[in-house]
Amino acid sequence: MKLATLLTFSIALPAIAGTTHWEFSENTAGENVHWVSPTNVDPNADQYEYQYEITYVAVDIIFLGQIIGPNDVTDQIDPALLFGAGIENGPTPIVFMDSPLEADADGDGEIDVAANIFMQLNSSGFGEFDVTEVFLGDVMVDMGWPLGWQNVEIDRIYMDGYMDITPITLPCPADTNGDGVIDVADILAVIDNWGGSGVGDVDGSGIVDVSDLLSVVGAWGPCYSQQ
Ligand SMILES: [Ca+2]
Ligand SMILES: [Ca+2]
Ligand SMILES: [Ca+2]
Repeated sequence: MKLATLLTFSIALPAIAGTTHWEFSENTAGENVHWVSPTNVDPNADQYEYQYEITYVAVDIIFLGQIIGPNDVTDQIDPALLFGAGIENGPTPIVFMDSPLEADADGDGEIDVAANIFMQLNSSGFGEFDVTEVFLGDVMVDMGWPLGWQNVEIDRIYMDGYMDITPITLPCPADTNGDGVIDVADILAVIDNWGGSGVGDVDGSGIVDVSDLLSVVGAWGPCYSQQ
């Protein structure tokens, strides 16, 4: 079963512009990979719901000068490294993944292929998938009679996957704690973060100041989807 089928999200009251789906299919024989999505999303949304998955990892091996592959090794990788989902506050950039991906392609307990994966929604709202520090080692493969088990080089790694990004515009920016009402708690949140950014920056100007305080007062009461 795919992890994706286990996870669902429900979000109270947001205006959702729709989900943008990007797919990538990259491979490398050791050089760095830099993939950028063909389209972008609004880089200034309040929040971003995201889901990414590396759905397929495979390797080519070389034996007696012949390239054999691609051989699917997706099952040899910790699924937690291949999938992620959640909601992050805007604006961009938002880094989803920056970690090594390792595979024990022949299942002998030693890592044979590795790379660092960096995935983000960049400051312009484009998805990025970067592969660096590529390590291609050796694996033991049963080549059949009369060759038997042979130590062969990994020549190339393939990675397919996708990113789903949903920009979310919150209907009540003055509701700083998202409890559905604009009240003294929101005033206190503005005062707590006075001169800062992020929480309490109701108008999204980048700084928490008197105009945010006035916005909270002006929106006093229950949160309606008025904006
Ligand atoms: Ca191994
Ligand atoms: Ca509130
Ligand atoms: Ca402000």
